[in-house]
Parts: sequence; structure tokens; C-alpha cells
Amino acid sequence: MITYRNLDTVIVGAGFAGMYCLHKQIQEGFNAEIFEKADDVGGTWYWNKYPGARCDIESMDYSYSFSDELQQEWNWKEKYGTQPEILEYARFVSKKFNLRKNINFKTSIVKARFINNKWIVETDNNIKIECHYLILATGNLSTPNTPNIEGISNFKGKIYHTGAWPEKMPEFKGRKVGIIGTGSSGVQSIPVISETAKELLVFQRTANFSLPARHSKLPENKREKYKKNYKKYRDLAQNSSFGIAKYQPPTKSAFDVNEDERNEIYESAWQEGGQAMLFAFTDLLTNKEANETAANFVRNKIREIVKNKETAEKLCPNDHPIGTKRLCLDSNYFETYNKENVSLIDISNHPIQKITEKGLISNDAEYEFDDLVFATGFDAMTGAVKAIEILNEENISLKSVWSKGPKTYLGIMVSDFPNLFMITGPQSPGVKSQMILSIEQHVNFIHNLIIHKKNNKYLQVNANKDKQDEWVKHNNEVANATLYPLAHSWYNGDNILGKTRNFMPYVGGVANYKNICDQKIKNDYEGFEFYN
Ligand code: FAD
Ligand code: N01
Repeated sequence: MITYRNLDTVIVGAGFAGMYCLHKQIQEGFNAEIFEKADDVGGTWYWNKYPGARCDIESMDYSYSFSDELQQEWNWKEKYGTQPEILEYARFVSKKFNLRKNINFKTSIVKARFINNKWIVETDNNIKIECHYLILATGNLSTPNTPNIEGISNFKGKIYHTGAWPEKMPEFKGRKVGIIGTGSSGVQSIPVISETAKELLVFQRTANFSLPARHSKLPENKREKYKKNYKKYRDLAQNSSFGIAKYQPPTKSAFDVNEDERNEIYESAWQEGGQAMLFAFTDLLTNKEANETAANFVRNKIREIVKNKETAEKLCPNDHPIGTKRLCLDSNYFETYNKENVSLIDISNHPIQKITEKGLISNDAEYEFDDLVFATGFDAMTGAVKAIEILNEENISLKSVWSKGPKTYLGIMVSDFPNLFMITGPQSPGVKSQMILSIEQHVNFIHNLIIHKKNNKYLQVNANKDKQDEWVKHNNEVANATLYPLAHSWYNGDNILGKTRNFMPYVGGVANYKNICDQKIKNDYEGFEFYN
């Protein structure tokens, strides 16, 4: 039996984007609800419960800024929040702002159709909701990708994916574990799994750059000092390229200093930990030679850390400029390969042929293990949106419109899909920033559009097609002026078989992007069309 509901706004997803969006909607008096497939809030931090999962942006930055009361009340314990700590924070927020009563857990949105100025939204448990606004807070990294390797169903042991980790932590003690993938999830989980597993086999297709996080507890005095100056730090963050106060735009080229000075700067960034190295010089992400100076510095560090020379060389990335894939931050990642119970298996020239009952075949050899972990990432940026059948008034699906890659206006709307909004969609800087900052900026922008529409009694807001094309073109031009497109990465869909190559994030920087958005509003909502 179908249940029919009427709402002003349906929000899909109860991660940080969905929760803040719901809060804004409720404050404004809209009848809004979230529909979330999980049984709790948190999004990323609900699903990624793998060993070692934590933020790689410092907790004082990776948090909401919209409520000073919240940021004064919450006390981060760790420099980089752990997954449990961030999930606890998300739950705290949901309770503090009384959001849970407006969240439908264990409910997936499967279909939405725009008819007569309304979205008719369908869930997987027979609810049909008629609403004015449909807001996709479905996440950029929320659709785990398990490669379709032959024989996977034959494996007799347990299979895990870092992006859909079970609630109860598996026991790896005394077991032989195989792990596929050395992106951020692999880099974080490998050292921790190696602490208990009897043996750990790491299957590496591509070596990855990783910098030390230099994680520690967050001293109370540091936290309190930050809290006292929160406004200053949040403003600095908004005016930066990456959305983090301490990473302000560099002023010198890598070649404005001599080799010794340059290496000293890299050394101090390496000792400091975090992403500082990438912000050392202006041209690291635009000039190959400049980039190579940083890449080489990191390769030499890997060679210093990893005792076995052959293993060290295999761990040295050579196929992409440093920083053009999401840079990993680690705690003892390279050191882990000095452990007796850890082996690196280079599969760069030998794709995994098949999974067997007892392990997998690559390099024409069978590797046996008890449990298999996929740290193989996500169908990023478009996966969760395309999983919903979204049809416009002409019955054209968003999936078909995006078949050769996503096209959006500012990463917020798609032309011909009125009253449909995305939070940190493709062609916005979300994934290239401290994401909570980008989420807040998008939610505020969308809110502004909705209020403008409501106040003027318009029935629809839509993105102008020409303005959308201009924005997509601009996005590509900005990316093509950098080294980013040189890497095979999820930024351009390379990690998903059959996905058309498109560079998806906006890499013009958070501050530039915000200025562009603010200017659109000042220019009478340039690029947005309102209809009665
Ligand atoms: P999500 O948190 O992904 O939430 C989306 C929600 O939508 C999910 O709960 C999902 O279940 C739900 N959903 C999707 N489709 C449907 C549907 N059809 N029906 C119902 N529900 C649906 N960013 C940083 O800035 N710094 C970091 O250090 C950082 N670390 C990360 C670590 C990991 C392991 C991962 C995977 C990502 C990390 N990110 C980080 C990015 C992170 O995704 C964002 O910071 C942020 O949490 C995204 O919030 P969100 O609400 O947009 O999306
Ligand atoms: O995924 P990834 P991830 N056979 O796509 C390999 C965020 N995040 O989950 O490079 C063999 O980066 C693949 O190999 P290759 C962050 O934004 C943040 O690790 O394609 N290997 C790669 O090594 C991040 O960027 C944190 O050759 C296969 C790995 O799997 C994003 O999420 C922590 C394969 C996938 O790497 C995604 O990170 C975690 C196959 N068939 C995640 N298919 C923080 O620290 C894939 N691979 C904040």
C-alpha cells in the first residue's frame, strides 16, 4: 500500500550537507524532511567505519561554523577527528538542533518526477511525496565501488569494503588479510589492520603519494585558543583556496629559491605534517618541473623510510604529479612495509585475473588469504545522483543527460530540472576543499534561491542552459590550466569502468568560487530563470 505525503522540501541524505540544509529549512518555517538510507545520521562517517578511518583536515577546521554556540560547546579531542568522534559530533548536532524528528531513516529515494511544478518523489518503502523542492545531499563519495572481478562470489572468506564497513569491527587477529587499493582508505587502514592481522598482503595497482599527518591529541589550550578566535579562522578559511585558515595562497614559485632552500621548506612542511607542502609554492600544481621538485622530495623520504630497496621503489609514485590525486595523509603508512607480517604485491602490470575460493590470481600466481578488503573507492561525484531515477517534465532522465559526463550550473542546478538542487555537485569546489565549509556555502546559496523564489511567488527556478554550458567550459579551462587532468583518478571518472572522462571538481579555489556565486546573486540571480 502506498503512503502519500505532502512536503515543501525533500532532502536526500543525512550527512553534514543534509543536516545543515534541514536546519535552515526548519528555521525558515518550511515543512522539510530528510530521507536517509542508513539508520543514523553522519553520511561518510556512518559508512566508513574501517580501521584507522579519520579526517585528514584538522577537527577545529572540519566542523560546522553556522552556530557559534555549537562550535563553542563541542570539544574536539583529537587533532584529526577519528571516524567515531566525527560520527558522535554528527549525532550531537542532530540532537542539539532537534533534527531527528524530521529524518526518515532506513529509507532510500529511488525515483523523482517533475510534474506541474511539483516533484513527485518515491521511496523504496512505498512512500510517495509531493514537494516543491528536491535537494540532493547524497554525497560525492557515498557510492562504494567494488570492481567487477571474475570469481568474486566464489571467495570463501569474508569480504569487506572500506566504504560500507560493518557496525561490528571484524576481528583480524590471527588471520591472513588481503587488501586491494592504496588510495586514502587503504593508506589509513593498512597500518591499523597490520597491527592485529597475522599477515597482510597489500595489492597495489598504482603507488600513491602520502604525507605524514603528524596526528596527536588536541591539547586543551590549543583548542580554547582556536575557539576564542574562531571568527578570524573561519574568515581566513573562506578567503583561501582550500577552505583551511592556515593554508593561505603562497607567493613564491618553486624556482624563486635555490634547491637547498626549497628542500628546507619541504622538510619543514614534512615535519609539520598535513598538506602544508602543497601550499609551499605557487606553481606546484601548474608546472611539471616545479611539481617534480616536491614529488622527488617525497620519493626520497619513502626511500629513507622503507628498508627493503625493492619495496621502496615500488612504493614510489611515478605516474602522476604529486597532489593531482587527492593527497593522502597517513600515520606510519610507509613504515608499515618494514613489518615482517606485511607484503606489498605490485599488480601494476598484472591486473587481478580472478578471485578464487581461497584468494586471488595475479602475476600468474595465486595469493591466499582468509579475508579480503576492498579499499577501491567510490563512483564519485555522480554515482549517488545517477542511482536515483530523476525525470524532468519531458520525462528525460538526469542520468541520460549526464551520460557523457555531468553538466551543472555552479554545481548547484542542472538546466531543465527546475527546483532540483545539489549540494557540492560536480563543477563546484566541494571535494577540493574542507568540505563542511563548501557544504555551508552551498546550502546558504540554495536557501537564498528558494527564498527569492518564494518571496516573488515564482513557481519554478531553473538554470539557464547557455550559462550552464559557459560554466562547464570555465570549469574545464580552469582544470586544463593545471596538472590535475594528468592523473588517472576519481576526479575525472577514470576509476569507474565505462565512465566518460570528465574533470569534475572546480579547482579555481573556494574563495574565487564564493565570489563568483555572490556576484551571480548581486547580478539579479544571473544564470537562474524564475517562472510563474
Ligand atoms: P555524505 O556524508 O556522503 O552523506 C550522503 C548521505 O546520503 C549518505 O548518508 C547516504 O546514505 C545518503 N544517500 C545517498 N543516496 C541516497 C538515496 N538515494 N536515498 C537515501 N539516502 C541516500 N572531506 C573533508 O573535507 N575532509 C576530510 O578529511 C574528509 N575525509 C573523508 C574520509 C572518507 C573516508 C571519505 C569517504 C570522505 C571524506 N571526506 C572528507 C569527504 C566527505 O564525504 C565530506 O567531508 C562530507 O562528509 C560529505 O557530506 P555530505 O553530507 O555531502 O555527504
Ligand atoms: O579510493 P581511491 P579511496 N584492481 O579511489 C585501487 C576520500 N577519503 O576510498 O590508483 C586493483 O582514492 C586504486 O588503484 P588505482 C578522499 O577524498 C579521505 O581510497 O586506480 N586496484 C586505488 O589504489 C579520497 O580521495 C580519507 O590504480 C584497484 C584504490 O583502489 C576518496 O575518499 C580517507 C582496482 C582506490 O583509491 C577516495 O579514497 C578515505 C582494481 N580493479 C577516503 N580498483 C581521509 O583520509 C580500484 N583499485 C580524509
